[in-house]
Amino acid sequence: MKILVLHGPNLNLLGTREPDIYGRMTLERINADLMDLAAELGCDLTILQSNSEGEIIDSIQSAVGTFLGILINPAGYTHTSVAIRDAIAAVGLPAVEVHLSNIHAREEFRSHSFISPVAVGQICGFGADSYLLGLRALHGHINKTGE
Ligand code: CA2
Repeated sequence: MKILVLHGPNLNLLGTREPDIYGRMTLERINADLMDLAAELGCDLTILQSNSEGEIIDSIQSAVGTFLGILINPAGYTHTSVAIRDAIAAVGLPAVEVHLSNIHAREEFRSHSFISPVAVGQICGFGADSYLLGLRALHGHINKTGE
């Protein structure tokens, strides 16, 4: 089972700034933990971080035929990107949306996600564990639906 993991803009800065909101863990460490969990679950991850909306859309489009699901933290694009939402809807692959912070407990503009209506579900507020919970949820969903 191949799963595509997408990290959106500025997540490459994790561990260097705003540790009170996003924690002290680096993206490298989150990716290593995801790889460990993937090995345990028996799935194969390809991980990409991009600051570019177009690159994220291109990778969602290219996922068809190779990946069975997408784990995505769209970061700031969560609240702005109709185009990423359209790409997820267009490819029809199950996607799980994750956030480190609880986007519903922050500024009001963060509580709206363009992505969640086309996602299987959203997990937020658990720091780096949001990704691990998200991977378990996506893996379970794919197994259940046989997609
Ligand atoms: O909580 C999350 O995971 C977010 O997706 C993170 C985004 C934010 O725009 C969303 O509302 C919620 C921000 C990612 C930027 O990450 C940084 C990490 C370290 C320092 C500065 C930004």
